[in-house]
Amino acid sequence: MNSSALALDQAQADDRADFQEAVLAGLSHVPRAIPPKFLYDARGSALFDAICELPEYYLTRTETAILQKCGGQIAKLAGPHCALIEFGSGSSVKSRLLIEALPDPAAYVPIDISRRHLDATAAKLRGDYPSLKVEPVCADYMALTELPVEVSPARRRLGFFPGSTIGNLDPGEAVAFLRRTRRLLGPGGALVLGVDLKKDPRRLHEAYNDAAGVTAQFILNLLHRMNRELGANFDPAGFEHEAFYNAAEGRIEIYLKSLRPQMVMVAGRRFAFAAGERIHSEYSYKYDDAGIAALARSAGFTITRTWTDPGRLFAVIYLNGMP
Ligand code: AVJ
Repeated sequence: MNSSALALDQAQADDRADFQEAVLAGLSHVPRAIPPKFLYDARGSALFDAICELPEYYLTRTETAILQKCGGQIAKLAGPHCALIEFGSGSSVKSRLLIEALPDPAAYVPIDISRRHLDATAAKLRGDYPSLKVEPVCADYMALTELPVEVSPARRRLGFFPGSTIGNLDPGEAVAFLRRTRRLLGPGGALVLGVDLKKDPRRLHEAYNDAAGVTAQFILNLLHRMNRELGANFDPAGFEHEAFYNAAEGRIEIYLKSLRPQMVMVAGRRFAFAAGERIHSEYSYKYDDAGIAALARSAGFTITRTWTDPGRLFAVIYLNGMP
């Protein structure tokens, strides 16, 4: 085996150890909760891509349409020779819109926890944009305070955090993340942020309870992942996906709910579930203009511009960091 294959094996072993530690801690915690980043193994990422195509899941197509329209204006605000830095890049579909709009970008820096996703995406981008410097960073962007030194110098760092991924964070965590990001982007830095907006609760409910049941599969995949990777013995038919809008908190809440009393082994430890007992899977916070303004202000950003779709479902915001 060559050294890069060994490095990949080691990375996989580390991922598994992180997953196990988080699962055992999360299942021991009251109430039970497993962080949403663990939804994205290979199968979970494919299911999430399928969610983005669902008729009920308006977020992805609405944000893409906004970016297609405002790309030129973003490019004008950002100017030439930016390093575009994407937090949680996945397959980098939306970043292509910015890469193509920006005048002569200095580099594209996708940050992602999945080594395999990152390498595959970087290879494709290098093929499609031969003159673009692609400098992937394999890291959990929630834990990142600085970029590795090998990132090339640029006139400005332009951060990109699309998809309303910020909605996974509670408001306190969101402010902490934005503050850290503002420092990471440095003097002259700016951030393009995608945020899902508050709207008719029925519309929100449907986006997380699709008729085809893909969202349920996506959330239930976490049980399959624990079975595969941690030798757990969850019966996926013994749980259901539960998602609802909590208007008071302004968030969708998603859980795995036990349908009956049951005992489950995970990594050699035994966990008892009562009928109706839940494992929290994720929050998806929704914002209005005032909420976005408060978030930006608390993090030390100023809002330069906001773009929305005609139905005001989603917002793309250009934030200026340090002068
Ligand atoms: C990737 C966090 C933006 O909250 O809409 C979609 C995740 N979960 N359907 C979202 C998700 C269930 C998604 N984010």
